[in-house]
Parts: sequence; structure tokens; C-alpha cells
Amino acid sequence: MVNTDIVRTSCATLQSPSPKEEYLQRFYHLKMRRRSKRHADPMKEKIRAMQHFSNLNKSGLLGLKTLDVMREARCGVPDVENFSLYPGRPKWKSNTITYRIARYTPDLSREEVENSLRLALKVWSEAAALKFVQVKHGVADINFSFNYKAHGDFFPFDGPGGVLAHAFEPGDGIGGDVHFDDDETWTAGRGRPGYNLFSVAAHELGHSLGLSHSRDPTALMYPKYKFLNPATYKLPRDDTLGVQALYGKKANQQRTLVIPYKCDPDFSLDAVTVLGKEIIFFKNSYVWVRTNWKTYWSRLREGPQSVFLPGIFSPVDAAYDVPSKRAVYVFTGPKYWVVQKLETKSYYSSIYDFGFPKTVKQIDAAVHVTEYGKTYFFTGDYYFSYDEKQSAMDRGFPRKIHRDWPGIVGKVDAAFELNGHVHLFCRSKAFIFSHQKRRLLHVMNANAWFGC
Ligand code: 2NI
Ligand code: ZN
Ligand code: CA
Ligand code: ZN
Repeated sequence: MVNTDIVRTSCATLQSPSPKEEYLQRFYHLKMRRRSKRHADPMKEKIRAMQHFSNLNKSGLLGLKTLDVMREARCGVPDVENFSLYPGRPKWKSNTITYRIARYTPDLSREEVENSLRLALKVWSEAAALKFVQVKHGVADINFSFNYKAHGDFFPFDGPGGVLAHAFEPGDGIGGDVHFDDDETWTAGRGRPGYNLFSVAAHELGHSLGLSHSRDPTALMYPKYKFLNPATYKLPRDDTLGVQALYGKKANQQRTLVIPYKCDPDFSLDAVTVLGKEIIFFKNSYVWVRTNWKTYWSRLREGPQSVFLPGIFSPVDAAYDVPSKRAVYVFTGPKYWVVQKLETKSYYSSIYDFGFPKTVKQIDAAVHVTEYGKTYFFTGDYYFSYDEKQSAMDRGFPRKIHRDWPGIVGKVDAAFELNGHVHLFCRSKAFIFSHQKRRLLHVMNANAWFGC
């Protein structure tokens, strides 16, 4: 949620350093979130978001560099990613979501309100694995209501114009609810003065589902009103990617899972990572897991990737873990996910956070070498060295892979480290290097780990 008057401001220079809160409120929607115990320090979170956007170290603390950026001349449009989710990725636990129309507007008939809202819901349920069920009594996840001025939350409406509506991110109580400003004139068609209810409701529902504003001007979640024709409107690509990141694709859009045949002589991998005592192997959204019980390796466990990494639907390109950060980084295309504790909290961001040039579109393989605190990223014929402590790329990179990793021809599919040995997977082979000696020790079949 954001005030339209903020969005409408044109570029302006902040001359004297304004109070920090004001800056964060203005550009990072500080205060605009539902009050919740989970997000104990909204200020810190907003500082992090701002640091993320400005490519600063995401400490959540106000350092000199951060303060400098805040003082810089800038435009009145909030910084938002193309599509963007709320911090902590709040979402509904079930893909079936209930809604209720709690208060109607005198501007339209009940039928017009219900039709407009139903069509707005359909925009989202056609784009992702979601189902909406209307309830007429009792508790619903999403409550729609028309209100004016102060109406019981901390965001009073402002009379005609300005803010048209607002909505709360998924959660209990007021979470997910959509409020329309009844000082506006609501319409069910076009032409007449006023705002089209379908268009505003479709946008607000994005917030109710867990999407915040997008900076893609063609997106529904772009914070500028436009009339949308309910008969022909289809959710734009940016918003579709956003809602699918939370709820997955509709069943008929999912690729049917083909379990790769692990003992195929041509078997290759997409990604491998170590996680605590386990090694996780990825191929076509399917995983195999081996556990090390000090003296022996457990029997192989396997299953669809979504069982191990809920919410990550795309095939994994690369993955690595940093034991000191208790985190696994999972790469799919230009995005990466940080998985903090398997099954629980994970969030994602852009690979350009790491400092990759824009020519890099995806990562082929990644491995963290604990002893040196370095992570190597392989992409095409090149590799990068990233310093986890400094959160920065090392100088002198990228370098050609074959110059430093003798024996490797072409790209690396997957990589992991175990007991000081770096394993690089290329097509059907695994190359094992001594990291210290920078020497190739031996080569084996990629599926040797599977007992083939
Ligand atoms: C704009 C402003 C608004 C509510 C909805 C919109 C909107 C944005 C994009 C489309 C349609 C409607 C499209 N396509 O209310 C003003 C408060 N703001 C800025 C919000 O974003 N509320 O969610
Ligand atoms: Zn909005
Ligand atoms: Ca208003
Ligand atoms: Zn409200």
C-alpha cells in the first residue's frame, strides 16, 4: 500500500537530510504493513530493503554509505523490484481462500459489486493454483468492504481522489482484507466519471495474496490506476510470475514430473549441495539425498524437489550452503533463494545482488569452500570467486574455468565440497579436485553416488 500522492510526486531533491523514518516511510512504505509480532523491527527491515535496492551491505543498520544514499537526489517513486513480495513472503497456507463482502457501496447494485469482485478474483485464480470461495457469514480470509475516512485501522481514507483503496498482506484478522474508499465514485463500466471497481479490486487482491508493488509499468501491481476491461483482461506476465512464486502454477500448467533414470550411463545433474550431514542432488525438479552417519552413507532417499524445498518449483541450476550462515542458496535462472531451515523460511532475490555483470543470466554451478570462506560460481566457460565475509566478488574474476580447473572442458553442471575436495560435475562425469593442491585427483561417473 502506498499513498497516491507519493506516487504522483515528480522527481524532487531532498535537500537537507530528512528524518530517517520519513525517508523510509516515503520510499519503502515503512508503517504500511500490518502490525505483527513476526516483524518485530519494521525499521530495520525497511533499511535492509533500501540497502538491497541500492546494492549496499544488507546490515539493517544505518551506516555512512546508507545515509549517503538517503541524502542523494532521487525521484518520488518508491523503489520496488519488478514484481515484489512482502518481507518474510507472507502467503495463505491453503490454496483455497475464502472471501466475504462485508459492506457494500451505494454507488453500485449488489450484483454489480459481486460481479466486479468475482471477475477480479478470477484474474488471479486463472494465473496460479488458487481457488476462491465466497462465504456469506462467519469468518473469511479476505473481507471486502467500502469505508470512508477513519474506519478502524491505522490508515484513514482521504476523501475523494488520492488513495482509492488499500489491502493487507496475508495473515490472520485484518490480514488479506481489502478496503475501498467510499468517498470515491465506483463504477462497473467505463466512460462515466469515477473509478472502475474491477480494476482497483484486481490490484488490491494482489496485495491480499502477498504481492507488493511492482516497478514494471505494464504490471497490475504497478501503483498507478488504469481502467481495465474485465471481459478481456489477462494478468500480465510480471504479476503471473509473482503469484506463481507464492502459490505455484495451475495443475494443467505444471510440467508432469518425469523421474529421471539415475543409472542412465549418460546421467548428468543440475545441481548438488551439501546440507549438514546430507548431500542433495538435483535433476529436473527431482532430488536424491544421501546422509552421512560418520562411518557410513545412508541409503539413498528421493522425491520431488517441492518436498524438500517447498515453494521452489523451477528446476534448480545451482546450489551451495554456507554452514556458518546456516543457509542454503538455491539458484533458478536470474533468481536465487535463501533457504534458512529446510521446510521453513525461505525468500528470494536477484542474482545481481552478488555483483554479477548483467551479461550473466543464470548460474550453472556453485560451491562454497568453508576453509577459505569463498564461493565459486560457474557460468558458461567462466567462474567467479565470491567472498562470503566481505559479501563481494574477488578481484581478477571471472576467469576461464579450464585455466584453474584442469580437465574441465565446457560448462560445469553442478558442484559441491566435501572434506577439502571439490567435486565438479560435467555431463556424465564428476571431477574431484584437491582444493589446497589445486590438482585433479580422480574422475568418476556422475551417478557413482547413487550406487549405480
Ligand atoms: C491504484 C491506486 C489505488 C488502488 C488501485 C490502483 C491500481 C493500480 C494499477 C491498476 C489498477 C488500479 C492496473 N492495471 O489506490 C491508491 C493507493 N495505492 C497507491 C495502492 O496501491 N493501493 O493498493
Ligand atoms: Zn497498491
Ligand atoms: Ca480517496
Ligand atoms: Zn482500511
